[in-house]
Order: sequence, then C-alpha cells, then structure tokens
Amino acid sequence: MQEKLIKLKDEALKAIEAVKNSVNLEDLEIKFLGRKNGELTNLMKGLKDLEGEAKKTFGALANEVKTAIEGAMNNKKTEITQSEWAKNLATESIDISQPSLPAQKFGSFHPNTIIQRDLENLFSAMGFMVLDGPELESDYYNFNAVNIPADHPARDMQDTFYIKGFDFFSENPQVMRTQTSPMQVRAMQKYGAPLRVIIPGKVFRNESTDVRHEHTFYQLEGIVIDKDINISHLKGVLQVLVKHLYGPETKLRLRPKYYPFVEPGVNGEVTCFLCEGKGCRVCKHSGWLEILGAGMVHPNVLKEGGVDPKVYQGFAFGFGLTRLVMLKYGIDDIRLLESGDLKFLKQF
Ligand code: FA5
Repeated sequence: MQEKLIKLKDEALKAIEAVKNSVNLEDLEIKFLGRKNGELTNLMKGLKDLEGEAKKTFGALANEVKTAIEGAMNNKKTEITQSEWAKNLATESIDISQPSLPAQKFGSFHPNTIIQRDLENLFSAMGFMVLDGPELESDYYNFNAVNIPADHPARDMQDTFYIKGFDFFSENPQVMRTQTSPMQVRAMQKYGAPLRVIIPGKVFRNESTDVRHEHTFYQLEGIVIDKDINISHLKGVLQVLVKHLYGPETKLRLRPKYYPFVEPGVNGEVTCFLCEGKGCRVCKHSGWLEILGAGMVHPNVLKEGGVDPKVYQGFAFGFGLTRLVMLKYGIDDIRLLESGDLKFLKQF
C-alpha cells in the first residue's frame, strides 16, 4: 500500500513538471486528486481495511503525498499564468503615440439666447407675456401701422432688404422687418387693452457694418397699455432691466429722440462697458452706448391697434438686444456674434 502511494507521488510530480498549459494541468488535478475517482482518493479508500500502527502510518503518508501533489500543482499554476501573461504582453502592444478618443463635447447657448432667456424670465416676473412675430413682415405693419406712411422721411432711417419679386404697388408688399415695433399693433389687435407684452426677435437693416452695427441683429420690444400710464412707469421698467443686467450702480440716460410711433420719444444709453465712460471707439468717444428707443405710444398707433386713446395710454420700448449682450460680456465688436466663430462661441 505504501509503495503504491510513493509510486503515485512520483508519477504525479513528473506529470505536473511536464505539463505546459492550464487546461492539461486541470486534467491532472482531476486525475490525481479528483474527489470521486482521483487516484489518490481511490488509494485512500483502502485506509478503512487497515488497523493500528499500519493505519496511522498509511494515513500520515497519504497526507504527505497529497500536500506534495497540491504544492506542485500550485507552483505550476503560478508558472503557467505568468508565462501566459508574458506571452500576451509580447504579442499585444500599446501605441502610446495614438491620439486619445475625443472627449464628449457639449454645446452651449449662444450669448444672445442666454440674455434673451434671462430677460424673458425678468419680464414674465413683472407680468409681461412673451410673444414672437414674423421676420418677413408686411410693409403695412413694419411702417404704416406704426405711423410711418409711404412718403414719410422716417422710412429713410431704416433701409430694409427687399424681397425677390417685391412690388410696392401690390396688395400686400412685404419686407424683412427692420424693427420689432410692428408687433405693437399686432399685439393690440389680438389681445386688446390692457396689455403687457415683450417681443424678442431678429431684425434686418441695409446698413454698413462696423463694431456697433450689424445688418442682422436682435431687438427686444416691449409695450404696456393701461389706464393712467405715464413716462415714469417707462423709466422704472427700463431701470429695472439695466440694473438687473449690469448691477445696481448702472447709470441710464434718457434723451429726447424722434420716433414716429411715440410721443414724446426718447433714446436710452448706459455707460460704455469698455472705457467706463471715458470715451473709446465702441462708444464713438462719447462714454455712452445707445441701447434702446422708447416713448409714450402715439395715439395713431393706439387707434391702429383698435385701442381708444381717450381711455388708454401706454409706453413702448425697443432694446437692441445684441447691444445688451455686448455690454454684458464686454464684446467689443458686434460682428463676432453672428460670425459663427467657434473659438468665440465656446467661451459662453
Ligand atoms: C427702433 O428700432 C425702434 N423700433 C425702437 C423703439 C421701440 C422706439 C419702441 C420707441 C418705441 P432704433 O433704430 O433706434 O429704434 O433701434 C433701437 C436699438 O436697436 C438701438 O438703440 C440699438 O441698440 C439697436 N440697433 C439699431 N441699429 C442697430 C444695428 N445696425 N446693429 C445693432 N444694433 C442696432
């Protein structure tokens, strides 16, 4: 019995020594140590037929053989695993010069959109509706309805882009809107009085561009119609806006300006962001930057909107939304905003 054990040990150790891969090693494990039919297990079944000292000696030897085979198995397992890793390392390679996968990119809102949304929230909190209007507008709403008849010289102040096939004498000639003011009349016609509404949107003018002027830019129109409305209400709302955007110290200057659709009319300026009022190329060395036109709604415009000027008054304002954006972010050339330059846009 004991010789059988020693023979089994020699055989197992030799076989383990010769094995080259983990699959064959597993087969050997089953062959020698397997619980059901392993050779060592089978030999140990004979233990029950022995007695006394012989049983003791056989038991001890069987344990010694088992430990030796298990130890050899474990050493071989480590050896095989290491050589398999080494083989993988030799065949696989990492190219450290390969560029990394592009990082996930997220878009961001255009600065116009950021400011527009911010102001929509501000005005909504003051009870204003937010409306949208057509960019291709009728000549009637863009000019006539806001008190600028066909032969009025004020039409020269806002030269527009003509539409292909434009016929001034047709029933409904159309233009790319030069201002958001046509929405004053559209809003009154649709909602009547009292009324509190803002209309942000794109406008178009045929003008030579420079650091402050674009041919395509954004305005934000506002109109309030109610009983007992006066110009101090207008000033209050404008001040809320400029202080909200630029801080409590911001100065707003209102000076008389002619607009056919308001009486009296004003233009509004704030301290230039670039030179802080000292004078520079952006503010044409005046220290002030014009950001809006405003005034008390002209009775002719109220009538055009179907509102009785004897009962209701109102004020209206038109901000250059793009100018507000320039001021907010210190952008010294308006043309950057519509340039589609990603380096510029990614900063927001
Ligand atoms: C108007 O467009 C009037 N509709 C504003 C208004 C509304 C007056 C309601 C009274 C009552 P004006 O042409 O001044 O006005 O333009 C208004 C603002 O738009 C200007 O103050 C300026 O901030 C901006 N703006 C005008 N032209 C340009 C331009 N070419 N590029 C960028 N911003 C401009």
